[in-house]
Amino acid sequence: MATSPTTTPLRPDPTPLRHDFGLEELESLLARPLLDLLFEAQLVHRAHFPANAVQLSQLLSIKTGGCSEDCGYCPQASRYDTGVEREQTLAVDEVLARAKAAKEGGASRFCMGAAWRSPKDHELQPVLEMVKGVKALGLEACATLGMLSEAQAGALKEAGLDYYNHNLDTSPEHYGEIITTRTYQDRLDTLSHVRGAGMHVCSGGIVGLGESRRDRAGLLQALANQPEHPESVPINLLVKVGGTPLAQVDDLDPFELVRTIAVARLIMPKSYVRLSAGREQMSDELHALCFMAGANSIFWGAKLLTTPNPSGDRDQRLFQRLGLSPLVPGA
Ligand code: SAM
Ligand code: DTB
Ligand code: SF4
Repeated sequence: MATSPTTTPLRPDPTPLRHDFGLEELESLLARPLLDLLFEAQLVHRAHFPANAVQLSQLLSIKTGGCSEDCGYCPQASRYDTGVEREQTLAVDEVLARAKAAKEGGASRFCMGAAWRSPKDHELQPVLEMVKGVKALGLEACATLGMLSEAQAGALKEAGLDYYNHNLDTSPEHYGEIITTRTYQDRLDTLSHVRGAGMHVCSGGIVGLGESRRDRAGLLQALANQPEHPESVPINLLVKVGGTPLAQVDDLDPFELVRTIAVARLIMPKSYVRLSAGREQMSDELHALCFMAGANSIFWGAKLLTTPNPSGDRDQRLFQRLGLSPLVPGA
């Protein structure tokens, strides 16, 4: 008699991904002794990624300033007097010249950001051309343009976009303290349109907004308990910009950033965890702790969207000091 095919995998995945984290569970993970967290996070990191390699994404603001939203951290909101002027959308050729330079400078992903609440369909057209051009250069393409409809997500996928960035920013409980012009659910809806269109999701948040540790647990819970983990999880440290409501918020203990990264690594083991905004002020030693905690991606290049980021020279020296090399996905 023929045997029926087995449904049990020969080598079951030793770390099935979870989507059912409890808030207390994550809060107590965040509170673990720091060295335990670093050790556990390194083990998980090394089980899924090369140990000493960091992925490099380069950002470009393709439409700066004049945004209608009230995100309390953001220098591009028109209602805050931050010195960032409203600009027109950059020309496609200029964006592609910047993408080419990013590739030559060592980046593997090019991320285009626009200060929109959500793009109007006529505003999306040139972005579709940019995406096609970035892909033709052999780069991964990412965009962050605000809220998307299902149809807009489909059009971006069709143009070849690999990743869409849309952050949850903070916990559902703290969210109303930071943003009132769009809801948490609006953000989750955009993420589900991105996922539905078949793109990779890049979604994370900001620490140092004056939130509690429980809020950081709530952000991590909201990220990991989605039907699929975001493939890329940016953890930004607030860049305090004069004129924004959060300009005077107290500094966060930097070890809280390290803890947040470590727990992101533990609960989303297969995702890239990006040490994102805020690196300009960080020492090489704090960078090293963040990599130890499982961060394996950074923004590369001397500017984020409107604020400074470490220069390529400084980051090259950092990589040399730490024995790191650029990670090229799929290479
Ligand atoms: N306008 C689009 C949106 O909000 O979705 C895309 C661009 S917006 C600048 C992308 C993300 O950058 C925000 O969600 C936030 O997480 C991050 N960000 C903005 N300003 C920041 C700051 N001052 N410090 C740290 N992160 C910041
Ligand atoms: C993300 O999580 N951080 C980036 C990117 N995604 C778009 C943006 C950081 C912006 C920092 C403030 C500025 O330069 O305007
Ligand atoms: Fe506008 Fe995005 Fe800044 Fe919010 S974060 S004010 S939506 S550019």
